[in-house]
Amino acid sequence: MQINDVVSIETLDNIALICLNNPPVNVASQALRVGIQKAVSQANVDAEIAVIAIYAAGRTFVAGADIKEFGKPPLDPMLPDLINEIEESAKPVITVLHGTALGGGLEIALGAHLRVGLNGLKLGLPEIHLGLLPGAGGTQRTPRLIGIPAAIEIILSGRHLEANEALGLGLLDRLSDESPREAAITAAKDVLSGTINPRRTDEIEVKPDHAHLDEMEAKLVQTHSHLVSPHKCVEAVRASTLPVNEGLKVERQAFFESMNTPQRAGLIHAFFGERAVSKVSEFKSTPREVAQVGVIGGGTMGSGIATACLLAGLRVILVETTEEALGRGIATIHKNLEGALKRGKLAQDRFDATKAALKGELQLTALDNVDLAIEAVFENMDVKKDIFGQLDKICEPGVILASNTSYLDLDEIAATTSRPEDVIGLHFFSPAHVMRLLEIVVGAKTDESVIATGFALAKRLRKIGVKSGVCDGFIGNRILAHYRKTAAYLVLDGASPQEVDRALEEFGFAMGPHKVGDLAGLDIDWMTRQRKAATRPEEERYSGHVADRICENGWFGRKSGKGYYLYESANMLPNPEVETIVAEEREKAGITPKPIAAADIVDRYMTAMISEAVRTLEDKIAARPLDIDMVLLFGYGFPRHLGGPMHYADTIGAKELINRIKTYAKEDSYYWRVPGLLRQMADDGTTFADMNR
Ligand code: 3H9
Repeated sequence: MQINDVVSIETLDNIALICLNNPPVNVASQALRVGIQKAVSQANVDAEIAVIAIYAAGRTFVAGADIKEFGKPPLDPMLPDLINEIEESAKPVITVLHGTALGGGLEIALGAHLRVGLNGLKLGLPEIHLGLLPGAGGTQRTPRLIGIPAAIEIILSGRHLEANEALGLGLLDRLSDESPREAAITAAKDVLSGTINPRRTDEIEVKPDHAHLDEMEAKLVQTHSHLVSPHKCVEAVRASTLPVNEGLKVERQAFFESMNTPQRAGLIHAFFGERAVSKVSEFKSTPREVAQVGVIGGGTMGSGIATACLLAGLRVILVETTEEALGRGIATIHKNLEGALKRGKLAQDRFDATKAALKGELQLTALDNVDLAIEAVFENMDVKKDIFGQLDKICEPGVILASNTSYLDLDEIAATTSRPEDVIGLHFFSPAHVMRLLEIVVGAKTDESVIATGFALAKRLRKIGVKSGVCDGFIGNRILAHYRKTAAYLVLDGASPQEVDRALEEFGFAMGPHKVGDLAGLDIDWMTRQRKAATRPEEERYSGHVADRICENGWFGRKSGKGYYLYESANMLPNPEVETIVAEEREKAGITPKPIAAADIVDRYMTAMISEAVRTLEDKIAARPLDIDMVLLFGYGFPRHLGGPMHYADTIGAKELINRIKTYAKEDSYYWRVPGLLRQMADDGTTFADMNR
């Protein structure tokens, strides 16, 4: 019998079988909550029923509370109240979990009296990734079942546990390889026969372990001082030693406090953005088949791309020009695969076959049978044109020819072929087998099916594919090139590189721009500045004075032991000689250095980033603000809890951004210009979020 659209109940002898069917992932929406509440209470008043079993149809048990409801007025019944009702049910309630039982989904199971896990089940409390804590009893019932140390580890990591581990810990009572409905019937019969004993979780006592929680909190102060919810998790778990009703109250309060933070909004924007970014119109077009990929160039980038393709089960032919370079490329790929094996990203039984799926060749003609060729040679237009000209002749029509260029004009490259419709940019980020961003660069003539293939490839490689138009640097590097100048101007005007780094790290970036520069290699930007010297507009204030001097000394950052910082010892100390260089360059430019407050550093840096991001929207290089957000989040270390620069910009507002730009423009009216779109937004009150809809 159907209770409502998403919940049904069936009676089998003395068993009530409640089936949840809320595709795609059975979220605990209001309808699901209402359905469960009605079904459980109906089973409780039915004198025939002795035991109740809840299972789910479709690919998964409940994947959590409905995130779309967050930030809106609460809808009854609230999940914590429903779970309390389940726990208080006079008749034992069994839950059968398959697919994923996450967050509120697992919390429903924790409130039930018995938990059965099916093969392949993954379970966990990932709320921390959304800026929250388990808010439907998870912080109180998990410690009751598995103790405080294991519970806090699961809650703070938000990781997915395999069913076996959960059984070992005591989160599950048994495993089954039956179907969800069959497993529910078997468990219910076992309860009826007394083979297994259901029990209430709230009746279990928690062994206090305040010392462990103190240790966790002390660590969080070091590593996550800018985030709210991790601290709230500790606070709520600490309350699990109180009587359950009091503990649940503490959890509820902590949950609402986390819910009301901008961090929660930023993290949820990132969650949905990650899923929305691939929803582009071309996605409806059928992607082309890709089973074998040719990678041209075995340097860091090429070998990383080859590794990513191999890890996704694709066959790869790596082409280099000399035996030596080919050997180096193959050795790097083997090392990458061994690393993936160690990190558990590649199963031992797949290791040999994955290695064997790689072939090395010295001639481009070896790519006559691939489905996709990805060029990853160094950034030189003539070399790239030559390769594409050759590929055009070697590869069958319909084979996709991709360039990994990070800024060159894709249309110019495509024009050297007889089939620009088959040409696309696939801009990976280094290390390509680790970094999740893939910019899918669409040329003027790229065919829709080729774009769809780019997105399908991104999904297969477990990357976040973002569509970009053609311009110098595409979405990410174009915005980066602009805001990085701010960091240089700040140093020329009075801040030290360390002050700039510290301010931005305290704001949430994992590394400040000077540390990032040292890590990436300062020589790369040096070459770019030289390449662009002839075309640099006269009005532009030069930003490379200090960086040029550093590079002239042969200090290219981490790889040469020196850059803005010293890497000779384990401690990363500021390079004292940079201080001298900065002082000399300020003097040469006639600048009297002034102290710059951390807040001013952050405001200027972020305003520069947002301004250029807005221009990429105006120029239609990025289709939507969320595309920019995902590029910066997944490729440039933008703090996830701020949701991306466009989401963050909405928290500042167009009017305030314009005020800031106008103030800064008094010092440099060329660099600081108000984008027209921002003016329009200030006039009509639109936000970037509106443009995503
Ligand atoms: C929570 O539970 C709080 C409680 O403690 C307290 C409450 C009081 N809500 O990812 P997919 C959508 S917080 C709404 O592509 P997969 C998703 O947007 C929650 N929608 O599939 C997508 O929509 P669309 C704790 C959700 O197979 C579609 O479902 N739980 C939710 O790659 C398919 O999703 C979590 O944090 C949701 N909770 O991965 C788990 N979940 O088709 C979050 C998914 O329109 N979810 N959607 O793009 C996941 O991690 C993954 O979705 C999952 C499946 C692993 C389940």
